[in-house]
Amino acid sequence: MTREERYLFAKEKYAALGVDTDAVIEKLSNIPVALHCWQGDDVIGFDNDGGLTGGIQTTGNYPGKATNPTELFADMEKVLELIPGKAKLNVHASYAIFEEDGFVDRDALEPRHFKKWVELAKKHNMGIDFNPTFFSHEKAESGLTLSSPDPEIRRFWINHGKACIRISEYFAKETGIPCVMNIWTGDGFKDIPADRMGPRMRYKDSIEQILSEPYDYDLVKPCVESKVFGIGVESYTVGSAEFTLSFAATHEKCMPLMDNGHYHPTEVVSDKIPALLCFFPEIALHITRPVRWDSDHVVLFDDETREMAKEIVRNDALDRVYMALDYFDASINRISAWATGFRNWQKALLNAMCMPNDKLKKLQDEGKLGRLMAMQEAMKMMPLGDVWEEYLARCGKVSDLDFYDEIEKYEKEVLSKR
Ligand code: RNT
Ligand code: ZN
Repeated sequence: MTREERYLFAKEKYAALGVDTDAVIEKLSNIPVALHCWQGDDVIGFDNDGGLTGGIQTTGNYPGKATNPTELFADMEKVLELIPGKAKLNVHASYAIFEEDGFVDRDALEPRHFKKWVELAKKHNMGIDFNPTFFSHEKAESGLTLSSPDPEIRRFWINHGKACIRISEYFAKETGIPCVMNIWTGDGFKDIPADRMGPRMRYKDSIEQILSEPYDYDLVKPCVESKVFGIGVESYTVGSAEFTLSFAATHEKCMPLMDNGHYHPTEVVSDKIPALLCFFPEIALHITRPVRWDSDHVVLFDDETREMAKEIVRNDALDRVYMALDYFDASINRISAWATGFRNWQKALLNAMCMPNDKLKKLQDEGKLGRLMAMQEAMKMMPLGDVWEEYLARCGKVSDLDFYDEIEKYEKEVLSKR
């Protein structure tokens, strides 16, 4: 059977359940997912020569890492060639590009330092999401930034946050697509603190000051990301789940962001998504794969990834959830890490969109739980792979089996020469 014939066969099987796969393919190709620039250089950035701090870590030393804007852009463009669907750029402030006029510190960043990112986005018709960088900097050495007891340090980071709001607005205006601006800090303590509330009150005040910078919420969508712990910050995290969720709930024009690596091991973000959707008009997600801890492994097409996508799709929330990838693996080819994770999140969305969600909900409401289980299990054996192949073909993208050949070619021709 040819690919086309296999698709027609699959399409009929799904149609019998009331799923229109042609419509699904068309819709999926237009759903934006943010592609994180930091997978390409192990979260180093262009504005510092120190190492990565803030309680996050990359492991591995695979050759060919991008070390400047030209290389990072080339690698991201290679990834864009390999992924189906609609990407959005996700840029950290530490990826500012300083040209002839030289370096400025993070509190003085301006839109012009991100002009090249805008050019890249426009070239590929993409929007840009943005992140102030509250780590890998001398003023983050104490482990506290926005929650620091030192007013000078706090002032510096507040000004950084405000500068990032202005840059986010510039991105939105230039690309015509709203910019999600995520505030995450690794602030916290390795060992038992004597004061848990003081840092949180200062953190609250600092974020309020950042958000006092005027912005149009149709253009700039600030969010706050929580975390349970980081490396070297095991005992106490200022921006805990309760803190950030309460902050977002009590502040207009601010969303909560959940990273599925940032909770206790048996908690699942798939269950938290519908809980937040009951209260927040919009939420944001960082999609990653934690293995035993917030290890930021490449996203796979695994159970929890599928479950998160299902919750977004079956609650009709594709336009209420801002989705961004957030992982960093330096132990394998970085282009493949990027592209594999992006393709897997696309697969998870496709899987969710090919489910007879209304029928399944009805079985639940009618109390037919045995039949529901049987049906959910039956869905796992449906020919999703043939719909995926068709989706890739319609997007003009290489199939899963041939995908790594492209990576190897790029590695041979480009990465190995670095
Ligand atoms: C860290 C957070 C945060 C970072 C990026 C680089 O644990 O997940 O989102 O990964 O800002
Ligand atoms: Zn994250």
